[in-house]
Amino acid sequence: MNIGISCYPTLGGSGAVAAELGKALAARGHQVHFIVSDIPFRLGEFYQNIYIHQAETSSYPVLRTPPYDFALAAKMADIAVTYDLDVLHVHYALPFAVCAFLAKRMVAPRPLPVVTTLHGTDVTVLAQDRALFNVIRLGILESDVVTAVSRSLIAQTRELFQVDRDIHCVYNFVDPAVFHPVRRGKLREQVAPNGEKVLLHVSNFRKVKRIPDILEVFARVARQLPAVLLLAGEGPEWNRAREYARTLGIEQKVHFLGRQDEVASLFSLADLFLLPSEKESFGLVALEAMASGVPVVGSTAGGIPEVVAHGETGYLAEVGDVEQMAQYALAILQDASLHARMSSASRHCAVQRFHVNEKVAEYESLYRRAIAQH
Ligand code: GMT
Repeated sequence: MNIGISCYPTLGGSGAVAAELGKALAARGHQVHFIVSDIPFRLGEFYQNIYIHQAETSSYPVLRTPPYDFALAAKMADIAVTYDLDVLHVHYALPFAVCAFLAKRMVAPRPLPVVTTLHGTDVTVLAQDRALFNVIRLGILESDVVTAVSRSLIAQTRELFQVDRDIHCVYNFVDPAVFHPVRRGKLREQVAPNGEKVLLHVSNFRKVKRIPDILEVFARVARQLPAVLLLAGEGPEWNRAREYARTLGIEQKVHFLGRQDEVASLFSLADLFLLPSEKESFGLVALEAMASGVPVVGSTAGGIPEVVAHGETGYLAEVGDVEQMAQYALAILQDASLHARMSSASRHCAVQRFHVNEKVAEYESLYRRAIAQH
């Protein structure tokens, strides 16, 4: 198939899913056309069958803001005709499903089947903004096929937008050949030279990630055993997190790694992954940790319980219950046989339930369904 993909290129789970999906589709022989404002992260190098089309716009003195969304819609229409796209898969209702809706009208009567994947933020955060509510709803209703990354997100979407259309659950996925447990080597010795336990968190440091909770949990763990905390990523809460680590007196044990594009080797360094989010429609990073054989301690928010099996691949507590999370973390870190059991259950679960090949096949069949509707 000739497949168009639009997504946010910035650091974040939806961009990662879109980029990995594009690579996997290209490897299966499809022609994949990214229609984006910038090259998505995780897509830095050349891949056969992948084309990048950047939508650009200029500022005009009379217009207060550059008309980017319209430029993107026009680019979608142009690429659809030029490369004879069979389907356009957009990641996020806003603005992409709405741009796709416009593009569809521009190329009519030529069909342009649109598949929209909801990742979370557009539904759980943006939908609260009444000014955007109807435009997001339009994007959802006008797509030929809609998918969401967890059952929890489907339920939220139905409730918030009062839509009763089909929404298919396609979970985030992982390539177990990329994210896998490795034998501990030099890197681990550098990070934990005295045999400390290594705790890890990776995110875009948005408020919903509850970075202070991570520091609180870690501070409690570090009081009981030698440990270091690796924090990878950057975002709005980064400065405050550094300050809070100082306030808690743990700054020597917390390593702020900043933006890391190649995270697979980081995961395999860790003993435990922390994800105490307030909102999380799936938690791709938790899955990547599990595939690397790393159990997760996190919150019960959103779709996290659909990924992390409480008591098997980690433990989950109510949002904000840092005391309970710290106890869970210590239980895993202080019991080598429990850790080994959870580590292998995590890997097993990631491979069995969230394998890239299985999820890409699910998307392919949904593409065919969208095409058949025209
Ligand atoms: O987590 C973020 O802040 C980034 C966000 C995004 O929109 O890129 O991630 C969302 O999509 C990911 C891929 O489907 C999910 O794994 C994340 O759970 C989801 N984030 C939230 O719901 C907060």
